[in-house]
Amino acid sequence: MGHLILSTLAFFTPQSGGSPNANEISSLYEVTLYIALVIFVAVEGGLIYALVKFRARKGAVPAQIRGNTRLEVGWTVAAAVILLGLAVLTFAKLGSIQNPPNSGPSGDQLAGDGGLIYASAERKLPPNGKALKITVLGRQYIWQFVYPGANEPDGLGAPYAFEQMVVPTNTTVSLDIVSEDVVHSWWIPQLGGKFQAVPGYHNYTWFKIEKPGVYRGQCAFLCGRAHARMVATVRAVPPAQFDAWLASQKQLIAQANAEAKVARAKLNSQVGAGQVSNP
Ligand SMILES: [Cu+2]
Repeated sequence: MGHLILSTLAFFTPQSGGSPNANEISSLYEVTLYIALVIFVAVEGGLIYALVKFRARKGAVPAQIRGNTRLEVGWTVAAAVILLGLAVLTFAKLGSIQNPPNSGPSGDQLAGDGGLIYASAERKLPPNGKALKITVLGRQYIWQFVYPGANEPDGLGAPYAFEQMVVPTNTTVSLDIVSEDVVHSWWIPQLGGKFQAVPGYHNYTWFKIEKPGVYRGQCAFLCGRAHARMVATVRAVPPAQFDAWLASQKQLIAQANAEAKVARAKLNSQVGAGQVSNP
């Protein structure tokens, strides 16, 4: 029975367990939910009790009550106290939801080195300023993730991935969320709140995953015909595995670019539309 109640409540509370900010959001939600549940049961219980106890009977004359000052002041003050308590709790927790912590000692040591981006009012970095910075690009209808590590001064050559973001565990990941076309919404429930990808604007959030695993999400803003297919996953792997993956991703992209260059040169060297062969 206890298990049933717990799993029912878990259904009504936000997903969490992936990142500290998601856990804080979930616990804040739970506190509010439990207080609301107690009030709900008390109010509905009182109502049902009164309905049954004072139901219409032959010859009964109801008591004529014209207000009760003490009772009315009582429930107004009690509601204000609950509201104030929830407000204080919310503001107390806001810091740990918005501000990322440092990476753990077993986190990725390459992450955040040589970063040129500074913390701002919008982009919050960990106290030591080090985080793995990933740009999240929303586009109809796929998410692209651009990693640091461009080898050209113009920023080209940075490794990237589509649909699945691979990240190292115990490492603070700072996301810069942008859009190439319409408004999208980045949301991996177990890793924190929703953030919109708005054209011409930057939104920032962060997460820090302890356990290796796959965390699923979905574009949370109707962005067009194939919006439902705009899925996203975050796969957390140990730092050494991440470094290897990033290096191989970079190499695969370089290889594909080299092949494309050859194919383009071949196309350009051919004359006459009829002679163009499919590279
Ligand atoms: Cu979308």
